[in-house]
Amino acid sequence: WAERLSAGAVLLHGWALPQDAELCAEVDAVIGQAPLRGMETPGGQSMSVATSSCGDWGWVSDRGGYRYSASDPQTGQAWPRMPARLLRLAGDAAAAAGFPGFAPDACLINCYQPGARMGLHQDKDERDFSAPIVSVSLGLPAVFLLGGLRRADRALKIALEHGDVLVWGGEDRMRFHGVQPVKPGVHPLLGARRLNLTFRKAR
Ligand code: MD5
Ligand code: FE
Repeated sequence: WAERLSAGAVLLHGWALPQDAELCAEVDAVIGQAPLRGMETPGGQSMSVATSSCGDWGWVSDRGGYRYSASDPQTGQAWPRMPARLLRLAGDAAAAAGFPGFAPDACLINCYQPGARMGLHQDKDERDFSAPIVSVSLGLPAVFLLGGLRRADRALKIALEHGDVLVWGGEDRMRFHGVQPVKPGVHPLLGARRLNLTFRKAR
């Protein structure tokens, strides 16, 4: 069912469940080509989340900053193509949330092992903030922190489960957000991991 969290944010509970095994297999194929890796923040901290990407652009971070790159710095190769099923899922979810015509050119794959977390931040490395962002949660559950437009704004805690899809657009696109440390567990499809796919229009 669709749960409206605010004007531009919609949580589509279980939206990806009918094709969860196929999605996991396609993500596995992508990370076979562009392996998950830890990244360093510009400040020199190592991130607890391991990442990879597919699509025209991949999000990367190192001591030089956060940016989108057309190739995987680890392999020197272009990122794997975005599988058609993933592209369709993101476009359909955005449309269901009121943002028709979403054509993402970047899919960031975040892998959380138990204990991994993501601190409060805004997504602002994209060129055009008018496109929504779609995120698909697979594997272990997590508590998502949905903040406001200022870092100090109180954050709402939202339980995200395997198959949930979240869409942020309009004014909600720039909210601060994060993920609390993932609790230990084993998911039948993905084992001791939470995978999050974040679809964006980078350029
Ligand atoms: C995650 N990833 O669960 C999240 C899902 C990231 C990231 O935050 O940057 O890799 S995307 C959550 C998101 C995106 C854009 C806006 C908002 C949330 N929001 O306004 O709350 O790994
Ligand atoms: Fe983010």
